[in-house]
Amino acid sequence: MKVLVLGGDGFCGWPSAVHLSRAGHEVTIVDNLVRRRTDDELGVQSLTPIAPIAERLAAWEEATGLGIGYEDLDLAQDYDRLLAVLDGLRPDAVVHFAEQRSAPYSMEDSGHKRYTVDNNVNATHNVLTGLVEARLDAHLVHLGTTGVYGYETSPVDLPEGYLEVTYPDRCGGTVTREILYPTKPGSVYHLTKSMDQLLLQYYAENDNLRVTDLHQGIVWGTQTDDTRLDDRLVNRFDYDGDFGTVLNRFLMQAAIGYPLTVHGTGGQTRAFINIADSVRCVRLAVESADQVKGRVRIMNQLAETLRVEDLARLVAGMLDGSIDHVSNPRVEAAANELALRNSNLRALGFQPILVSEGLMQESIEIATRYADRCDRSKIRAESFWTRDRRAAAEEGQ
Ligand code: NAD
Ligand code: USQ
Repeated sequence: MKVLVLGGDGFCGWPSAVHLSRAGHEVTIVDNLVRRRTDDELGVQSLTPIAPIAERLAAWEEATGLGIGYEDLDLAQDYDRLLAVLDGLRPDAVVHFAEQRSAPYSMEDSGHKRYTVDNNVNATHNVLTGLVEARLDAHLVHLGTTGVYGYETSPVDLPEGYLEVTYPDRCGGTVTREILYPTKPGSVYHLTKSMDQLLLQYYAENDNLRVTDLHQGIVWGTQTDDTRLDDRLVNRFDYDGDFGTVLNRFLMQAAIGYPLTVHGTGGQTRAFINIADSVRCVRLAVESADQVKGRVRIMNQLAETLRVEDLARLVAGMLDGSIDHVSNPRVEAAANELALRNSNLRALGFQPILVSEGLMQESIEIATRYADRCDRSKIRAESFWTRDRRAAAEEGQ
């Protein structure tokens, strides 16, 4: 298949692009490299030294003999060029990773909130309307988040996107409908993913676009079988207070002897998936396009749910590290229970890798190897959801 990977230079996009290439697909990456510039803005860099995109692509060709195309364009701003790429390449599938994906970055200030909404909503909408204008029947695979369901304790295993609701009609009977599960975003970033859901639903209904939305949990780990082939293919490893996600942060913190930064009580339960599983799930989604007809296919992409405090204890225990319960910068429940179904991907053959010391060891080795690239002053999370959260943190210092 011809596959266009939007955001293919990023943490999930790069290993997915090379995985799809090795699986025999003809891959072209579209990325405006904004994520690399955001590192410059924040004064931080990936813990792993990531090669420039041209070098990455050359190294991939050297290692495997497989070529990957590349287009540098801003999906949110440069609609005409996007249309030309869609029209010229006529892909069978488009995988869309290209959004601003950090919740803390999206909450920094009004400028970052506005950028996140502009970038994410425009990029998704431009891709959808571009597919229609180019008269393409390509299958769109969008990366969404389990965060759209919210993190209230719920007595049910969360369904895959849809809920059947029954309510009284005007004649004393009942009406039953399937609706998108009520969304409850926890940040402006998560809010854009909730808005994406409506955009996808509208274009699937109005224009018969074939769409899969992957509601993915927190991705942890760094390398995959493909990115291990050469040092120049190494995946990025974010550890800073904005882009570092919780388990990768804990692994890096433990490796350099920094107390693990648990927010509040650590009672927050979240969904997790290893990067190697994430890329396999994306391929399963791409290769099962024939299942997608009519409504958007939503698949929960996670291996397991885990409590932040339990993860911290597990990682600290491995390296004799300590835990620091810091004032929570976010507005979120102090504790929640969470369970989600993932039957759709399991039916396609997904066999989840669970958090294990063996796999975590690899991230610890990477963190130890590149420890000298870590700027300890960038570890603290300094994006506060509200003024009250900032004041509470300052009071506690
Ligand atoms: P990332 O920031 O590492 O990668 C995103 C890529 O998209 C970057 O290379 C960036 O340069 C590019 N991009 C952003 N806006 C663009 C635009 N307007 N035009 C062209 N390129 C643009 O993020 P990631 O961790 O790889 O996440 C990829 C997707 O997966 C995101 O949509 C994110 O919401 C979703 N997701 C990520 C995680 C996670 O834990 N990392 C979990 C669930 C869902
Ligand atoms: N947390 C800590 N300590 C830290 C960092 C985070 O306790 O040092 C806590 C947070 O308060 C939160 C949880 O860990 O309760 C998860 O935070 P995170 O930064 O790992 O994840 P999140 O902000 O939710 O975002 C990440 C990705 C995002 C993706 C989302 C999936 O950046 O792109 O959509 O995970 S989900 O969590 O399912 O919404």
